[in-house]
Amino acid sequence: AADWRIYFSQMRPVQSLNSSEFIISHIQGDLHSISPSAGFSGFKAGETKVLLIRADFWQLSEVDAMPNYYLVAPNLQPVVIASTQLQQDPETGLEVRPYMVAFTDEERQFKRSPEDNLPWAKANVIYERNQDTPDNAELAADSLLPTPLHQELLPEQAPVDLKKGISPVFIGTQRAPVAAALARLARLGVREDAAGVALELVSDPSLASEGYRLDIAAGAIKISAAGAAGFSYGLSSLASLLDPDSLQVSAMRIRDEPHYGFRGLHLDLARNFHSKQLLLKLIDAMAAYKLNRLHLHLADDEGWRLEIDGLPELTDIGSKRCHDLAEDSCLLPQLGSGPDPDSAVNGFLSMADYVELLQFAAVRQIQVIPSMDMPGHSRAAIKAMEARYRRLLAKGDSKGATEYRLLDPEDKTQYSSVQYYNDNTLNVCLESTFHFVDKVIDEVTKLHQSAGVPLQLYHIGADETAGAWLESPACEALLAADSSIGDKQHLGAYFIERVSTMLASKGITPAGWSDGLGHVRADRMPAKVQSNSWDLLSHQGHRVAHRQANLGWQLVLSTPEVLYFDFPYEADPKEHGYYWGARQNNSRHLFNFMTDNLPANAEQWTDIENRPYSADDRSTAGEQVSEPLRPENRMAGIQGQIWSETLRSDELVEYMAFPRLLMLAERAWHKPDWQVPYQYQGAIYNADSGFFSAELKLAQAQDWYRIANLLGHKELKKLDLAGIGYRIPTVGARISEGRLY
Ligand code: NAG
Repeated sequence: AADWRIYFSQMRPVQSLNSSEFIISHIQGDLHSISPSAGFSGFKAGETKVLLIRADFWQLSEVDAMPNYYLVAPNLQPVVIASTQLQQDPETGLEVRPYMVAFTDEERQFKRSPEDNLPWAKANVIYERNQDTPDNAELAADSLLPTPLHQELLPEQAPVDLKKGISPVFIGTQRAPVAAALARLARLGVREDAAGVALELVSDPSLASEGYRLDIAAGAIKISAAGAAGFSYGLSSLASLLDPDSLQVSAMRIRDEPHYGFRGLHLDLARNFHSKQLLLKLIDAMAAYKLNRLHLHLADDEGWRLEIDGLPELTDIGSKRCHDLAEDSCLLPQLGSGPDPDSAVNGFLSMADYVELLQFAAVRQIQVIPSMDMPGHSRAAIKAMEARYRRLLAKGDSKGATEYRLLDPEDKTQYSSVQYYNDNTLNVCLESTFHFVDKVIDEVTKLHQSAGVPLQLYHIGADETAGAWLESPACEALLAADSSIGDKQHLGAYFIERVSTMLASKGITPAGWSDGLGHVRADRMPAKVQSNSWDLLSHQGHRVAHRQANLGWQLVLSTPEVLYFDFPYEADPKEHGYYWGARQNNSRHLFNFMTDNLPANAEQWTDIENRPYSADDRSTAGEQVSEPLRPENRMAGIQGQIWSETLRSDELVEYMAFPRLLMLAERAWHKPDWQVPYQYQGAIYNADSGFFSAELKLAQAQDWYRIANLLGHKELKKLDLAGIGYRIPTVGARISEGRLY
């Protein structure tokens, strides 16, 4: 047969093919197809034809091969012909997921360029690297993660034994706000019993809003705090310090408060959906480590994941990918999703799910920050609203059809987004676009209201907007009618400024990614703005962070080289994750990240391939200005990013998040006393550069030895108890519910 096609996902654009019998076509994003050309000579029975595809950029890692190639032919349902189904490993008996790629020439394939100076993280390299760290549980005794501000052990006092239970007493405060934290103690086996150890919770308004004091001594426990957050963190510390076997806790005094007010985790539900169960587990773990912001990325090109009252197409169509080239019932397959509409990568949060999550998070002191990425990264919304347009038009409702339309049908602009879509950007010159944004924000606001958790911060996205609307008659008309906007180049900024102002008028603080915000006119923005700086440090991205913080904005560092959890832990082709910004984001690397010590100027820096920084390099926001952070403008915090293009299962999210999330919490909560200057070199933080003093180096190493032993001897066991899968430091190995991935 000659009228068949094989569809497949391949992120890197295809350059050429070694056969004239077949044609490769790019469809949208990463979706391609192979089909027979006029020269196709057919297959003889049993014949194999091997096609070699040459593609752009690097092809270095497991994630460059997406699964679920599928065949489409007349009279045949789309059939998957290459996948990564779980298989039993003959040696271990565990279920394993096979790799899609065989690395034939790993040495050569490993490097992105000849200058790439990262050592390949073979087992012996990792082993050698960890040789300095002693295995000594004593180092972690009575130690807490994240590290408290001040801790004093009282060795002369006997440990307090909670086997008989606890008897909470509330003085100037109440049970309700700390019920979730008390429940965690109960899950560890600490019953509430009138005859148990007295646990006094005493209101002390003089303490910092998230601070607490924990006194464990003389057979009693006392927690003082100004409010619910402090009490929750005090109880959380108590639960963490408790020996889960003996239910004893050593006598000590802790005085604690966080270094940063914003301690965030970002999870992308848009690229691949992840279950509500996973979200609940993550939120619980975040609370245990005192993280307090969950940035939910709910819409992007590949999916819309939140039910919006009155716009059913967003989730009916936008939350699924299947083989419907007209995109009337679903979006095109992407990211190795294959054609199956029932795949777990499809799905959305119902309104009830979202309300439940908000409440579950709020009682754990976690604020949810919803985000629907716009005006780029909006393909799912656009396709859903185009389907709505067609439906209403077919019903004769031409007014209704255009009410929420996001595209100017006359727009002739040719563009390609970073992820190779030419149809993923809202037209910012249509009133219907703003009507849509307003509607979505209002519906999200209502969900927050019904949860009793006000919407305080809304993330617009605003990253990676590619040359859209330049040839749109609607835009020409708008620019002619309103000279205050500026020229075409300002239209992206105009959208962000207008949506930010709209949010502020509703009492909501706007947030966005630093590149989009880098283009706005600050005097047209509300006073309160939050920016997530995701500029590469190797491209002097800290300059953007400094400049935006100096505008008085809340700056949250989302630095890819340390805080992108979709990047691999180690540089190895079999290690999972994208690697455009770094190939080695492991826990120690994150532990060493000195958020407060980004240099004002770093002419000595080298880029990711160890080439000297050149003045031609541009940070994402095009900044070239060197500007120190003014002392009154410190960073608001840090956030770990779990982008999910390559994470097609909940297990993989856990693998990428843990144990890095614990180090995120450490750096967000605790400012160590070994502040070393941050030196960036060739994609790794080079602790051996001789750049700082021997004393500091020693203090840093000793702090790490304690943390490493705390992880190895205590924290990973707690993750086991919580049913959370995590990476063990062996390339590619991850364990979750008895499966090795
Ligand atoms: C960036 C994109 C994001 C993508 C991620 C993958 C930002 C702000 N934008 O190109 O959509 O998922 O890389 O690492 O990160």
